[in-house]
Amino acid sequence: MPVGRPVVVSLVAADVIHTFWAPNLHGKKDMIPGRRATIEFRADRAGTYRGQCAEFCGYEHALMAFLVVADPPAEYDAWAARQREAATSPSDEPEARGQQLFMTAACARCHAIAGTPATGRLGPDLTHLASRRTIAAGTLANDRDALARWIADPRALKPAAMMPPSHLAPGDLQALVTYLGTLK
Ligand code: HEC
Ligand SMILES: [Cu+2]
Repeated sequence: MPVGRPVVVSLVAADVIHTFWAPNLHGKKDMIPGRRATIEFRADRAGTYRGQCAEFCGYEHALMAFLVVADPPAEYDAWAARQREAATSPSDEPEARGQQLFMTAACARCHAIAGTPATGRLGPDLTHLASRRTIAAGTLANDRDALARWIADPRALKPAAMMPPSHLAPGDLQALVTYLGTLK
């Protein structure tokens, strides 16, 4: 978000009641399935603010965090413009192989990558995955090692995750991680 400008966040819950809360920025806002809620707030100082679901919502409640990054408006505008662009195309053989694996393994059924045939909606949009600091709702750092562990067996890290384990040969897993790393 841009520093000094109010932002409005639109909130929906797919399954159970969650509560959106970044304690240093705003009060708690309940998210009730079937109802769209909005919350307006402003950051007066640049920085990274941690948020956390504040309503017990199931097994993964403690693993449901997010970061709000407040940047000076010009930096924010540049970031927002990049986020609206489609994904970059693979530029070498390993990246192309990773992309092909993504499209042919189950990944593309649950995840979208803008500018590719992947349009799944059950999981997070991955068009700009590599620009995020964390994955799996603040649970893991966004680096090669964590991505590989997550893709191989998400439920070893988050037992109730809705993403199934994948059975990929080690070389294929590495190609996939290489491709995901290009999604800046
Ligand atoms: C059945 C649907 C499903 C399939 C198939 C699936 N995923 Fe996921 N994926 C999810 C869901 C749901 C999440 C969010 C999990 C969470 O945070 O608890 C997720 C999270 C992720 C994340 C972390 C994204 C973030 O921003 O937190 C990555 C990376 C990812 N999946 C990659 C893959 C890859 C690569 C494949 C194929 C090998 C794949 N997924 C297959 C549903 C799926
Ligand atoms: Cu929750």
